[in-house]
Amino acid sequence: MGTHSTKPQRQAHVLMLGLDGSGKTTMLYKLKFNERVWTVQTVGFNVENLDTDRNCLALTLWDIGGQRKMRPYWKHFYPDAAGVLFVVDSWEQKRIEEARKELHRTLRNESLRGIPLVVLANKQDLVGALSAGALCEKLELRRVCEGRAWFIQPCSAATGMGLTEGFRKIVYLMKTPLRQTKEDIKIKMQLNCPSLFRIKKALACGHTS
Ligand SMILES: Nc1nc2c(ncn2[C@@H]2O[C@H](COP(=O)(O)OP(=O)(O)OP(=O)(O)O)[C@@H](O)[C@H]2O)c(=O)[nH]1
Ligand SMILES: [Mg+2]
Repeated sequence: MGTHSTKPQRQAHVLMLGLDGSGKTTMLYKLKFNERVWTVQTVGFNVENLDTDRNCLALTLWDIGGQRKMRPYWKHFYPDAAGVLFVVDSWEQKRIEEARKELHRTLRNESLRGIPLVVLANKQDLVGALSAGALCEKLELRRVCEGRAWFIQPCSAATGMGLTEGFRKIVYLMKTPLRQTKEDIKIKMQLNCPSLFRIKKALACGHTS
């Protein structure tokens, strides 16, 4: 019979949000398996655990569908979140205003007050993609992120460029939050179970309020 470590693991839930087609699912599986998967639109969510084992931190990544009809469900995931990865398609410039509005709406939610944010400026492999700097301006990140730790990371879920850096950054920001939000995040990183039951129930009932 083998022995198992009894060392408690802290658990942190990180949400992957962003418009449909921005690349969340491609990114999730590139991070998890280092493979490019061919995706279909996510109806509901995908969830995967990733190791950050050096620090006994178990990370659960929630990739939530970004279609318009899915967005009202995002808020059911907010109460457990210790960090947010917001994925933007940097190439599809005509949808950046829509991404800006959704990002701002998300950050206004009280359950995410002070929660660290990494914006992933995805699809940098495509010619004509906006740079992270230009995207930062268009999304008005400096203004909307006042009072929270944040970062913008250029990346490509297709090639893997910048993904590890973005992932490390959110872990770092969750561990070293701004002082006023430290307690909020510590509570969310305890040994809490995800409220999976509550989320599933909401999705099943089509309940969004
Ligand atoms: N060139 C390029 N294509 C990408 C990249 N990331 C994702 N894609 C493509 O973009 C399309 C949408 O990717 P998904 O990962 O399904 O997007 P999603 O954000 O999960 O979309 P929803 O599930 O609808 O919310 C797919 O055809 C991907 O192959 C990238 O970095 N570069
Ligand atoms: Mg998806």
